[in-house]
Amino acid sequence: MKKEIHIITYGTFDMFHIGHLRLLQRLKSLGDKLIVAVSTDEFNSIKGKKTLIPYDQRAVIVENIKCVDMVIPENNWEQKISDVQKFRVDIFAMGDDWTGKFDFLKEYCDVIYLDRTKNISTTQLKQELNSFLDIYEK
Ligand code: C2G
Repeated sequence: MKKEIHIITYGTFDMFHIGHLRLLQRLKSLGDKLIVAVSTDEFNSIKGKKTLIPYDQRAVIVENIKCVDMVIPENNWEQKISDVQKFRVDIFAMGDDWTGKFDFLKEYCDVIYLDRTKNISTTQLKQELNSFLDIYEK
């Protein structure tokens, strides 16, 4: 019986957009089970990241994406090794803005970094929304 291929990725997934979706879809195509660790609000403040959408809503959106099989909370930087072992992960993957940052996991599983989707980010969406409001909501 062939072992199921398990993939894991980590992220905030604030204001879920096509860049997030394309990453998750590509990750799912690499195996059988996609686990997504969504950063909690507390961890985001450790990351220095301000989010618009609270964790419980970000988590329920991600777990309802068709290609996602499981969502777990990302509470800290240190949980990745135990996550990889606990969920028998074969592939750890992130967008390439993180290239090299998690190579220490190569001892436990494959580590890959995929191209980010161009021309979209939560920061850009916030900026576009602000300029829209400046023009139309004056
Ligand atoms: N992403 C992408 N294309 C974009 C925007 C984001 O492929 N246009 C990817 C990022 O590279 C990342 C994932 O989507 O792999 C989630 O992005 P963020 O929510 O910004 O995640 P981040 O805050 O970088 O958290 O421990 C790791 C951190 O929790 C990663």
